[in-house]
Amino acid sequence: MIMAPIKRGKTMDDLRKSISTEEGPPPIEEEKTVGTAVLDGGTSQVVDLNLQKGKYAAVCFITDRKGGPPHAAKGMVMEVDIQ
Ligand SMILES: [Cu+2]
Repeated sequence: MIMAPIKRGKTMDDLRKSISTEEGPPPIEEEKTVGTAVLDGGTSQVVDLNLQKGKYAAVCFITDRKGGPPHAAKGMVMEVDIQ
């Protein structure tokens, strides 16, 4: 999973559109994006993420083992409001 600040004036709909069309710059602040490790099934992880206040997108760009689109294109995208 990555946690990416959503650019000012942009929305989750803008991000979903960007992911599905792969066109234009993504509406996230890429230089402030943090990510977690990729884990095997049945394992777990606890992480501390040092995030500034604001709206973030939690996004999974992993694909299934057999390939196909990244999970983000299948809807594995969520908005998180850091207070
Ligand atoms: Cu996923």
